[in-house]
Amino acid sequence: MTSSPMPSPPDWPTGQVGYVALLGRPNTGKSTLLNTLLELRIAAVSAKPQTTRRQLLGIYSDANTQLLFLDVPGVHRPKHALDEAMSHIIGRALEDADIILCMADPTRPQGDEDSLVAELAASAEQPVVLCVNKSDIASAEELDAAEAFYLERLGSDTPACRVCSLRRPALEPLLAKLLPLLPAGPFFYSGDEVTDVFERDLAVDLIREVLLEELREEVPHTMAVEIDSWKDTGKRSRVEAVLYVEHDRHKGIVLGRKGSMLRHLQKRAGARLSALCDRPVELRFWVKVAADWRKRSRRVQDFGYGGRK
Ligand SMILES: Nc1nc2c(ncn2[C@@H]2O[C@H](COP(=O)(O)OP(=O)(O)OP(=O)(O)O)[C@@H](O)[C@H]2O)c(=O)[nH]1
Ligand SMILES: [Mg+2]
Repeated sequence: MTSSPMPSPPDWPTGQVGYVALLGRPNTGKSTLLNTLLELRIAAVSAKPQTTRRQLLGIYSDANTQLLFLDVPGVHRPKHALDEAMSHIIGRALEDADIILCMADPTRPQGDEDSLVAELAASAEQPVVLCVNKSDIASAEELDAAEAFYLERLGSDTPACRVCSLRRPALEPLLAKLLPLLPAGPFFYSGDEVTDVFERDLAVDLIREVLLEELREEVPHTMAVEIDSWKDTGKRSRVEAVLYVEHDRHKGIVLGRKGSMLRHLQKRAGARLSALCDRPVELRFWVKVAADWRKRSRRVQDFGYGGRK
């Protein structure tokens, strides 16, 4: 299990404290659940699979409870070095967790990735809670089918609930299932912390979120983002970031006609960073080619995938 990052100060509360790994295939709503629980937009969310590429800790605290959620990439079969790094991140979160929150998306038929997810959860030593998400849009038959698929593999006595991750009150039954499974102990973080990740790392993920929304097909999946400089001056921040593409032909798509797409991306991502940082953020992008970076483990590590704890 993951231990406290440092000894807790004596005035921090003692109660139920533990790590919860969010396990599920891509696009099930893991990051959405985290944002809704924290009532803060720290995790990138998109309608496209494989939005999350690295681990993000989300800290949910009330008077006597601290739930440390580990949002990780969706489980999928690896095709290149980036996928391998993402699988490694999932494996590490499963080792660190006190509870595994297995999430299912009932709106798509259960397939190979669901079998992988169920296998990982079933072979874990820690308690598992099943959460069938998207109850607002799934039919009763779809909800029943997803729950039956997972319970058959996890064991019929696995605690299970159906939720809509877009609505905070709808998550209370889920919290009620998690709380009794948490170990007792002192808080690992102060009650007002929401993550241990630096603003500039959250910014990278939110810029990727905009790329996934605005660019079509494979292009955003082939991209990486690096913050080149971050200057806080007075009440504003000036941020320069490099957008890496894998091929020269993608550069033109990202730039757009006379740079129009790049300006649009800067504007959208700048607004999102301003909301994250709670001050105006002026954003400037540069586009560079990092040929086939997803296949090169060194490059994948350099871009921070696999490195963040
Ligand atoms: N209607 C509905 N949509 C949801 C719900 N939860 C998530 N979504 C949507 O599902 C899509 C995927 O959500 P994410 O939170 O990015 O999913 P994820 O599991 O983190 O995906 P990866 O990071 O790719 O593994 C987004 O379009 C969300 O808005 C829900 O309860 N109801
Ligand atoms: Mg995600």
